[in-house]
Amino acid sequence: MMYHSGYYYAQSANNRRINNREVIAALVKGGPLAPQINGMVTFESVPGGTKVTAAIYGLPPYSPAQNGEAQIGPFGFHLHENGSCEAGNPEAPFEAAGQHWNPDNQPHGNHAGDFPVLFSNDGFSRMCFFTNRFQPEDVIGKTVIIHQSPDDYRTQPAGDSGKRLACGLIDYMEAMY
Ligand SMILES: [Cu+2]
Repeated sequence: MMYHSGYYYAQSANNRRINNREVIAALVKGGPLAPQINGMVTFESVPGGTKVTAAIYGLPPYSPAQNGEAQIGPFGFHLHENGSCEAGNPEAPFEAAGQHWNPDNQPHGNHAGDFPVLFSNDGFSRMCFFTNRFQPEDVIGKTVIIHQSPDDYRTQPAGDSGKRLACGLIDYMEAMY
């Protein structure tokens, strides 16, 4: 299960890790609808649960719903159940990631994989939050997905958050420094 991706881990300034330690993280890459997106989401064990930290670049500009087009941003953000970031259909990418990770069979809005939306600042989003719904090890082999539209946290089963812009597979990753 464990492997060393060899990727440079850039988000070490605000945590306690030291050189060449492993972190549990996902490198996020944009798909056919937003190839410029890239970033990282890390999962750190903290007392009582997990600290999730996202640093995402290249998010598209905000646009209100207009002319039959969906609202763009703030961006729905979830854990999805399958460990695949295969892009698949370029019009509706990342279906292979499956539905929201929902190990305790809750309605949407209370899925273990329901995250706060990402707000863009000229394309950059930085967010950190706490969850007691899982430990970092529990989400290895799941995916993080960034959606085009905001999550309303009530429409079933996915919050009406629209198309999938970016995906990242969660795994052990080597922290270079
Ligand atoms: Cu999602």
